[in-house]
Amino acid sequence: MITKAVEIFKNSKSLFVLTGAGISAESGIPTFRGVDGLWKNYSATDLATPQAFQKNPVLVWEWYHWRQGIISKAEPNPAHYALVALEKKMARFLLLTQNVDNLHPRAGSENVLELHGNIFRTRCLACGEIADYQKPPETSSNALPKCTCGGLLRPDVVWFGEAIPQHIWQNSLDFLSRADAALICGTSGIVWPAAAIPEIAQHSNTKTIEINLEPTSVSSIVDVSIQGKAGEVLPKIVAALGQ
Ligand code: BV8
Ligand code: ZN
Repeated sequence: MITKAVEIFKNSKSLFVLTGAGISAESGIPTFRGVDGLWKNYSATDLATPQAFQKNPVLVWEWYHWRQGIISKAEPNPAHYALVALEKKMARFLLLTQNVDNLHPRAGSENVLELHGNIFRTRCLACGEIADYQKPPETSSNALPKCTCGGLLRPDVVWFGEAIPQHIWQNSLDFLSRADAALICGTSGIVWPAAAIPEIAQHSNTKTIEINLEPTSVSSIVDVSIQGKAGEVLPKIVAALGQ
């Protein structure tokens, strides 16, 4: 299967990549639906919603601070670095990530679009200001982050039930419609509209390759479905593509 993927990449000038939580799993970051995805017995879909934040902003901020703590200690893994190498080999490359962990830019990927935002950015509910933010170590776990204007800050991420950034979605679809190949890596394909990408790719005659630990709902429709760890499979593909 890897040889088939390598053949497709060799004959591609423009590559679209979609990543999910699975590409950061080998950096020690819990995935959303894996066994380690729970926090205090809450699931992500309980907490990553405007209603949850409205009802209990302290609890939701506690969850994000916990995740910021894990992510800031994490390092990009070989899968992230393989995508940096792949980007250099392609004439045109776009990496659309569902992850909010900032690991792709940290690894050195350049053309990255964050479909669901970034956990190290906040947005002020009062004045709308977007700013970089990481919980200062000395603040107590239930302190609510405030803007310089006094307004309450929220994580600058897209919650369930919230619209994704239209310009990012539109740019992604434009690129995908002209891409020779699309790599779908480390996503369960459950969350919409990202889950629609493989189907959209098929319609625009784009070759599709999936890398995942286990079969997903798109494994039967992609051109190449590779089961394995992204941190092992992607470096093998990049090595086979050579200099
Ligand atoms: C929208 C940011 C409309 C926050 C995230 C019913 C009710 C309500 C809503 C809906 C509904 N049905 C559908 C919806 C829409 C909803 C949705 O899809 N819900 C799902 C649960 C069914 N979608 C939305 O609400 C979206 N917005 O539709 O808006 C709208 C339009 C106009 C106006 C108003 C509204 C917004 C969705 C964005 C949600 N935000 N994150 C935060 O992170 O805190 S989503 C969250 O899930 C993360 O971003 C994550 O990346 C993403 C997707 O999950 P995956 O990445 O796939 O991760 P998962 O754990 O599921 O899978 C990991 C995979 O990796 C597995 O397959 C595993 O096998 C594999 N893996 C593990 N290890 C490895 C590996 N693979 C390779 N190597 C390894 N080592
Ligand atoms: Zn403000």
